[in-house]
Amino acid sequence: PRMLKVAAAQIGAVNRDADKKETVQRMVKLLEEARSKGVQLVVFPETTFTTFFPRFLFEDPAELEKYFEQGDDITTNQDVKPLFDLSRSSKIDMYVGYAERTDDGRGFNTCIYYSGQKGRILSKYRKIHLPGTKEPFADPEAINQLEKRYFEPGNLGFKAFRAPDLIPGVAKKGDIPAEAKTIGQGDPILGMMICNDRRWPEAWRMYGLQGVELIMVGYNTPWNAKHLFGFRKPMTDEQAEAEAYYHHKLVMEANSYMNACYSISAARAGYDDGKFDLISGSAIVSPNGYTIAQAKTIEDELVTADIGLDDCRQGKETTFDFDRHRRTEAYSLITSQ
Ligand code: CDT
Repeated sequence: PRMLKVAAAQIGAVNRDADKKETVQRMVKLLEEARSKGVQLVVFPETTFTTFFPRFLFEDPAELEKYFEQGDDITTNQDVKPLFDLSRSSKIDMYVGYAERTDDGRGFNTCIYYSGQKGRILSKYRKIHLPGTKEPFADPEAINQLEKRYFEPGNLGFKAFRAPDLIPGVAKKGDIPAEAKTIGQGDPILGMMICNDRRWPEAWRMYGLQGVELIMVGYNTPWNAKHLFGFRKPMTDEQAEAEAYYHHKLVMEANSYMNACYSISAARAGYDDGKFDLISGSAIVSPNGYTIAQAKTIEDELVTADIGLDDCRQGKETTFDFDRHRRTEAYSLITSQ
């Protein structure tokens, strides 16, 4: 049944002045825990190596640059290398999110799928749905979300890929499926998103149409950013927090169900600098839309589950058999506007 032991590696507070090497050591510790538990695939959050810096306006470009990882391939960068070394020696595959400064100087909110089995990057995704604003809010008390200022929208599309050797003994299909008409066979078909992408059904369906069996998402989600959420209605802090958790769970469960795939979501959680709130709620969701494992804390925490990828077949061959039931002639508005 193509069984796989997977984990979301939630990371708690990371302060503005945190030492990157120490943050990487926290990730290493979770990867070691994963190894001791026999986990084969670990998902880390969005921009994991630093605090979620788009909440700040940087006047000094040199200061901003400290939060970016330099280069097209970051796996040998000195501060972060220990994580990739451990992934290789443990043969554990990883999803890792980080702020990317490309060789030609462009900025993206990026994640990579690093194969511990193969010792190389198998796939890269750059965040397409960048939330927030380009300009800071006038209100000095407001918490900014300057992703549109610091990053370009992702330019790599939503590209599903296969993970060879992740599950021993399955028929080999190569790294990249052109299209996936081979449901329930071969190397797992994976997809990656970053944070705000998970709220967009179009992103999920792009992967669903490629036969995706497991979607990985890292996120930084504040629950009290009133300027971002538009002051929709008067709310207590307690209500605002509950709603942010609710929407996270809602989109992970609903979209996993509607695309008949597993999902793993990993939070950068807790109170950065003791005050900037981020929800936890890292979770693993089944293709039938049920949360099967969930974080219990807002700290560093490994959330694990044993999943059977063939469980995706039920949805993919019945209610969500796209070839039989989709009505594309009625959907043109979705891409024309
Ligand atoms: N990092 C990120 O994308 N965060 C957004 C914040 C909310 S913007 C309304 C998110 O979708 O969780």
